[in-house]
Amino acid sequence: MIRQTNITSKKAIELEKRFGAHNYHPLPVVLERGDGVYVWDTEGKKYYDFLAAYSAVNQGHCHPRIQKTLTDQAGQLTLTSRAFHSNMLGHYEKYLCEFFGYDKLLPMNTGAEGVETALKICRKWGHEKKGIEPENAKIIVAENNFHGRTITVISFSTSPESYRHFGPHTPGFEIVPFNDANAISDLLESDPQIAGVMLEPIQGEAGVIVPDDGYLQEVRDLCDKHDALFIDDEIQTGLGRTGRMLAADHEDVRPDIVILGKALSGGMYPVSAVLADDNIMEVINPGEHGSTYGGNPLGCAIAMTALDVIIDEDLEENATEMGKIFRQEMEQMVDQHDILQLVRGKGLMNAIEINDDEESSAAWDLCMEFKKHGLLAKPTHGNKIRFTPPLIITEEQLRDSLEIIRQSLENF
Ligand code: IF1
Repeated sequence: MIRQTNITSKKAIELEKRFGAHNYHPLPVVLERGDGVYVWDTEGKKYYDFLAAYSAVNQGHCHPRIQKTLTDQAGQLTLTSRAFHSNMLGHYEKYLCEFFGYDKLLPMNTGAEGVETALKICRKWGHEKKGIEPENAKIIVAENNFHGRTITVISFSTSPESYRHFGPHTPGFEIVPFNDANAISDLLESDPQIAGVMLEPIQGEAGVIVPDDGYLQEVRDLCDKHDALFIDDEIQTGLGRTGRMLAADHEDVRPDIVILGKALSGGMYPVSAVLADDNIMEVINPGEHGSTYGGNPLGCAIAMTALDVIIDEDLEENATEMGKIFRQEMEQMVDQHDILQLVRGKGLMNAIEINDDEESSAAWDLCMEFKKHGLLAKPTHGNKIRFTPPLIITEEQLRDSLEIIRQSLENF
C-alpha cells in the first residue's frame, strides 16, 4: 500500500517548515514520483533530475531490477544484526572484493559512517603496524573537503557552516591545499606520526574540482615512500560517475582504502562499504567496530543488483560519452553568455561557474529558471551549479536537457 498524501506543493513545504528542523534550504519543488532520469512534482510537472540525489541515483530513479530485488528481499529477510550470520553478507562481500580487487570489505550504511570507519582503521593501523605512539596518529586531508557531517568529519572541514559552534573538535588532522602534492610531501617528511592521507579524487562540494593529472599518483607514491595509507573517498565520484568505476582508475592508482556509498544502492537504501587488504583490515577485531544495520541482508541484496546494473548497462561508458557531449555544448553556451564563466568536470560529474561572487543569488535564480523549463539542479557555494544526472541518460535526453539549459539562459 502506498501512503497517499495528496497534498499540494505549498502545503508540503509548509509542513516541512513547521515540523522539520531547518537544516536545509531546498529548491521549492515537491517531488512525488521518479522514473529513470525523470521526476514529477505533486502538480504532475515532469523534470529532468540533474542532481540525481547527489549521485546516489546513478542507475536512475526506481530502477526496475533494483526495485525487484528490494521487494523480493524485503519479503524474505531484512535484518539480522551482526550477532548472527546471514546468507547474503558473505556473498555480497565476495562480489565487491573480487570486483574491486581487495581482500576484505567492512559494511556500513551512510557515507559518513564509511568515512569514520576508514579513519578508525587507518588510525589503528598507524598505532599497531606503523608504530605511531599510542593515541597520536594523524591523518592528512585537503582544504575544502567534504566527507560528511559527523563531529569528527566536520572537525577537519574548512567550511565554517559545517564546523562552527559544533566544537570541541576531534584533533589529529592536518589540512593541506588540494592538488598540492608538495604540501603532503612536506608533512610526511617532517611528521612520522602521520598514518594516512584521505582525499576525494575530485572534490564534489567544493564545486567539482578536478586535480591535475598525476596528482593522485604522486600522493600514492608519497604514501608508499613514507609508509602511510592512501584513503580514497569515492562515495560521490565512484561507481561510474566520472566515466570509470572509481575516479582513481583514471590514473590507474590503487588506494589502500576505498570508501563507497551513495550509488552502491542506486538510491534505494543507505549502503556504504570500506574496502582494504588483509594487512590493513586485520587491525579490526570483534567488538571494535560495527553497526546494527551494517551489512544487513536487504542492503546487501540491493547493493549487488545496483552494481550489476552499473556493469550490465555499461554506465561508465555512457558517462564518458554523455559527459563529453555535455561539456562540449556547455562550452558553447559559456562563450555565448556573459553570465557563465566556465564548465568543468569529468564524465557526468560537472559544474558551471557563474560570473558573480559567492554571495549573489544568480546561481539560485538560474536554477529556478531551469525548474520553470523542466530541469532540476542545485546551486553550491552561491556561484556554482552542479550537473550530475543519472548515468542512464540517453543522448536524446541529454540534448533535450541542454536545450532546456540554453532556453533558460536566453530567458535569464
Ligand atoms: C548533505 C555535497 C554532494 C560526499 C563524500 C562522504 C559523504 C558525501 C565525498 C557523506 C556526501 C553529500 C551529503 C549531502 C550533500 C552532499 C554533497 F554537496 F555536500 F557535496 F554529494 F555533492 N564523502 N555528500 O560527497 O555521505 O553521510 O551523506 O551518506 O546534505 O550533507 P552521507
